Amino acid sequence: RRSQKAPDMVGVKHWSFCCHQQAPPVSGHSGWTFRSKPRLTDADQPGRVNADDQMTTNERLPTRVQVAIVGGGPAGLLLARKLSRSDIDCAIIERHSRQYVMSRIRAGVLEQGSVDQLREAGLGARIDEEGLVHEGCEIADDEGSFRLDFLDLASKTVTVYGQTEVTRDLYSALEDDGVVIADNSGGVEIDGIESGRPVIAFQRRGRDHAIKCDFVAGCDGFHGVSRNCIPEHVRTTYERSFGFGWLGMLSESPPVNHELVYCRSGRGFALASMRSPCLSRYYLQVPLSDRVEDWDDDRFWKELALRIPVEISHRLQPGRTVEKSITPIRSFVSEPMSWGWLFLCGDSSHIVPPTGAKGLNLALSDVHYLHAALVRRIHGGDDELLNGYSQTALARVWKSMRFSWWMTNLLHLHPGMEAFEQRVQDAEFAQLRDTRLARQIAAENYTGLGY
Ligand code: FAS
Ligand code: PHB
Repeated sequence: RRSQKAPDMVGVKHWSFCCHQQAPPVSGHSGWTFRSKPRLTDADQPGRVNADDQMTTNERLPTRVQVAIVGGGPAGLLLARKLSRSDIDCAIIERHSRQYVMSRIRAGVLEQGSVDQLREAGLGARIDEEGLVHEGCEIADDEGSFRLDFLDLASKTVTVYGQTEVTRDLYSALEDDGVVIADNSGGVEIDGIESGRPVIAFQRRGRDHAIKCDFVAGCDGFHGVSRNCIPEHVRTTYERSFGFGWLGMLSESPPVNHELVYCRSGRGFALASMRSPCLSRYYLQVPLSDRVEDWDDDRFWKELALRIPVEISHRLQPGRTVEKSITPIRSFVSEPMSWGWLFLCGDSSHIVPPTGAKGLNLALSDVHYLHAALVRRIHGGDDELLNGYSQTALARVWKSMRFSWWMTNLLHLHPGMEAFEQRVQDAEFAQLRDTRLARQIAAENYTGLGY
């Protein structure tokens, strides 16, 4: 059954220039640069001097702030930016160097709410200039593909703008704000979150430091320390491992399609995404036992061509590999998201499968809720939003968790899946393809539920 091609698939734009050429003005794009991922060097080790370190000397470190933020990823950086613009004194304590944080290749798709937040934080210029607004995506299986039309089904769009660029913009904005980012800080310890007198202790450039604060934002990701500051008997964790990973590759090559293509192939899931008109991002479902070394470029491109629709695979243009890594696909939630004067944001509290492009967006919606609560408490004096932060944030976390779980279940080959589940998955896929209501629910979730 050959599904109807989206009308605009017929006239799809082909970006035929090479990456080193100045990109032609594709919807105002000014041209692109890309960075190969620097290796973690000695200088990146916590407490070591790093070229990027000049921005924050130890002498500038405060001994007291209103909000101490542990972790300088997108959650911590955006929270600092919003607090700074709300006249709330804050500082970030980050384990790695700025260079290392920005070298991480991660998310690529921003929900409308995330773009709105970044724009409100004064970071809309480069997103408007370099972000790629997408009004839909393709969803394919071995019988054909159909288009999920976000604009028609949900009256919303998403923007393709890499997490690397989001963090680059935020670091630059925080430099302008004069917000202290103590990067290369090791041995972070968070104390006093129940006494109301929190202190963050850490080492940096061979010296011990302590920052007293009124509130602590735990934005230190899944492997951070803040989540475990909540007493174990208080915490409930929910986990689901899907038993496979995503092998991701960033390639200096024009994207195979002008919109994302999610592929439910009998050989395993594949995703064709992008970062710019000359930078492609691809993913293949692989067994958890696979290592990056098992996949040379030639094998990757050949397998990708077998999993994406035959009508577009001929457009694949292999390019230089900028980055290649494997991420295990799992779901994780730790409740509550606050305890005493500690409030968790982002991956420190939850991990979603990247299938629904929710991880980064959830981190940013947590920041929206926590920022509003801190402003109300610090400038307005009442704790209502702070007391309700965990419950409010978790309500949206679980809706995104459900959608990411549903989309992951729908599009992947599951180890040990029996014939009955396979047929149910076929029927679920057919319902999405053939039923407007099912596509509306999918589009509503993919483009981002309201805050
Ligand atoms: P982050 O993990 O980004 O940032 C936490 C920061 O805290 C880091 O800079 C870390 O160095 C620092 N830190 C950790 N421990 C510390 C300590 N003890 N002291 C001080 N600092 C400490 N999401 C998507 O939507 N789409 C994707 O395709 C996608 N791909 C991903 C691929 C990979 C390999 C990974 C790991 C994640 C991916 N994600 C994706 C999810 C990702 O984008 C996260 O949701 C996002 O980075 C969350 O941001 P933060 O909560 O700020 O956490
Ligand atoms: C990406 O471009 O990295 C990306 C896009 C959509 C996803 C996951 C990752 O669902």
